[in-house]
Amino acid sequence: MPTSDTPTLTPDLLARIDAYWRAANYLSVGQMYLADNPLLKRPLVLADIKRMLLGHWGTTPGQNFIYAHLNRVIAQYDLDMIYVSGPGHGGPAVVANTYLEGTYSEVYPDISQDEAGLRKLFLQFSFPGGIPSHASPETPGSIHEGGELGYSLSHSFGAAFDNPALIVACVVGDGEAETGPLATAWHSNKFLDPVHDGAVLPILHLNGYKIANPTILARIPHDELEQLLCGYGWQPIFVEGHEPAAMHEAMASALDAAVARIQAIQVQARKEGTTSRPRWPMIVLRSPKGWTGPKRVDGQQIEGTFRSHQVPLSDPAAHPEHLALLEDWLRSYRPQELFDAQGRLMRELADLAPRGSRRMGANPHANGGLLLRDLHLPDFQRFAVDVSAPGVRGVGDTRVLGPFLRDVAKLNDAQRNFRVFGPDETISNGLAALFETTDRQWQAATEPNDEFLALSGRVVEMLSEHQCEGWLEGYLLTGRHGLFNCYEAFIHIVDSMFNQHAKWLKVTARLPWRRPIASLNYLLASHVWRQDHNGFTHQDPGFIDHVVNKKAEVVRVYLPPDANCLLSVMDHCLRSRHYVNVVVAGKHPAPQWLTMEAAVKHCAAGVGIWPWASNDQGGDPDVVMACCGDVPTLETLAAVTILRAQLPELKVRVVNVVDLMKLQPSSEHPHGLTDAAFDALFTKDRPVVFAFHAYPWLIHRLTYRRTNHDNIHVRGYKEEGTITTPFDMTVLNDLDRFHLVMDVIHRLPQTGPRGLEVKRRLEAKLVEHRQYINRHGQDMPEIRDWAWSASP
Ligand SMILES: Cc1ncc(C[n+]2csc(CCOP(=O)(O)OP(=O)(O)O)c2C)c(N)n1
Repeated sequence: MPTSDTPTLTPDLLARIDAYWRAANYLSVGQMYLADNPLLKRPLVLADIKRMLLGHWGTTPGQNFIYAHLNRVIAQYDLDMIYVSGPGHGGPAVVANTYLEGTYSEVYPDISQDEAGLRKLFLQFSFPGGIPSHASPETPGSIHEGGELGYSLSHSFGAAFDNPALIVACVVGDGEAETGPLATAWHSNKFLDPVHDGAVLPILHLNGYKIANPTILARIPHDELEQLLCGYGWQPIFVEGHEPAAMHEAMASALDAAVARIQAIQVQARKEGTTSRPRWPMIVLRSPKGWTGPKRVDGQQIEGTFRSHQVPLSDPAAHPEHLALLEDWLRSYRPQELFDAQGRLMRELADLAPRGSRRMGANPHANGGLLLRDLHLPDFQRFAVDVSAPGVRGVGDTRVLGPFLRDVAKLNDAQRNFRVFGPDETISNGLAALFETTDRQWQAATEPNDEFLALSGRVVEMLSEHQCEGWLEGYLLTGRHGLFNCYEAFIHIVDSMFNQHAKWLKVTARLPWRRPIASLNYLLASHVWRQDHNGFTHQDPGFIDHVVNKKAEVVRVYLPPDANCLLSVMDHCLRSRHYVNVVVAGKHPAPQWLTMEAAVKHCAAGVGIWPWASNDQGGDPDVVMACCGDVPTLETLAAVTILRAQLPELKVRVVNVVDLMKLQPSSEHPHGLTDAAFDALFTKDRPVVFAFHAYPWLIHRLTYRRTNHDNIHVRGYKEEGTITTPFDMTVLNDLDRFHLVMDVIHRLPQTGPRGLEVKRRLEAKLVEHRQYINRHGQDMPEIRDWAWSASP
């Protein structure tokens, strides 16, 4: 605990901060328990108590303590600060404090600053039709719900990037600190540029317990914890104890030291040109869990134990003796000293809160859409691949996208609101062109052979998908734009983080005071069909199955078949708002199908017939060959050339899908085709052989209500893979051109004996393929050299 001869707080200020803390604690307990009698103007009776008692007390008094002290330093040093509640289950604390500072009533005038407002504030908490129990999107000042633990620090760093004046105060639960994402997030300090970025002030809340267990960090020796945090590059300041007056003074002096240190680091970097990696301060607050709550209940210790985690006192209807305990607890905060007879916070306490948008509940950074500025986007058509005829060989679709992203980075360099995050794969994913204009931001040491590392840069790479996701989310939530590029298989690591972000978007879309933010864009390159060199572990296209579980109004999935389509799709994604866009694209040289003009039209429609590949013009097709994804499109077109040559009388229609959500009924997804439009493409009764990028089941899931669903036969990844040739990957999963043609023959009895003969020859081809690759270690020349030709 820092000591100094002159106390940081005058006795009067200390007393007022203590009273403010008591007020927040009182409001927190009120939210958990009271349906009426909010000012305790009369003795508590059973009818004053809510019937369902919900909420988390244990973390709440500590967070109230932190918030009150942050208010002091904000006001004293005129800080631009937001509050991230890692243990977001301490929702009552954040709600109480935003109410005390006045922002809550400004956003929700019905929750007024008087007795009637207090009653509603209490009643609505964790109540049907009211507000959730966490630091939910409904809470002013929150960018982090904290329902799923682990992401507070990464969100905070994302918020601090490119916000040089901002300090993000981030409360980290000591339980939360055990999660993988949080444990590695301490390293974020190797990526924060003290010149152009703001600061993150972690406050490790060492209240000792989780739900039913002690926490690891609270049960290792003090010096081991200190070494751990120092080892992560932090300069920890310890505030430890339980006696309020001493703790107020210790916290105030710790915060003064932390703010001074942050400002000194920034001056050194910004004015004096210091370039060495700074040791940013952090605070370790060791205080009792459930501090100031009931000490013992039913003969058991509560305060300072895991038993204080949720509601320490049970429903007095079942435990009548708890009613008096609750009243004692509430009265211990001396509400009559805190609120006047009308229920307003006493003026001398209200004066402690910062003013206007300096209040953490009103800081615009925590409602990022307010600050969102459009990106300057180059004309994506300038980056087009020249497609003189369908099938010309490309260089790799993401390699065409690279220069477009490079120019996005360049054009927005001055307004510093676009970043690309990735776990060490930006080059591998074909986006190396970015490094023609920017670098990877990196504050740790560099060596002569390093590439593209700099103190400041638009690309941020750490081998932690969790950090990339969390940083990007924090960056977007505070009003900026970005992209996460990742191997397709490993994006699953953030399945759960995506869930939480999608939930946040869904809820905030319905809150009129929350402004829309930029979409979260995933570019999944290095996909399943071209991970032949890495093998089975790297082959998993299931992220999109997961994504489509979420609300249709939030999720979009694109599988551009070639580079021009990828450019068109990415331009659209970077302009869009409040979505999660998933774009799956290849990085290896592959045929190009559409001119830029055709690509723009095709992507705008999202799905369409490719007339140049079809021969059913003016009539009904015998079969629809549908494809979605770059490799399935290639195999489909190769299958069409075989059909044209071997069974020329067949009328084949080729339908390509870019926008996966087109397949869902229009009643289910805003992009969905009407049934009439779907039938016009896929027919009402003809076989559809559908070659799909990912797991086949997804297509059935999306189309099961369509007229022709019974005739849709999907080929996709069926969990067959290994290190093999690119074409063999498709063969192993029956997605190759030979299987597709055999499928058509199987579905069309009218192909008769000639069809059977073709089928036999293709079966022989598959044997030949296997023998060839086993002997030569590469695909047969006719596969490698295959090129689209419209005429057989
Ligand atoms: C990822 C995740 N796992 C489990 C839980 C369930 N859970 C809710 S609170 C909690 C304990 C949290 O302890 P800590 O972070 O120390 O918070 P505090 O003690 O301040 O309440 C757990 C395990 C969760 N919310 N998120």
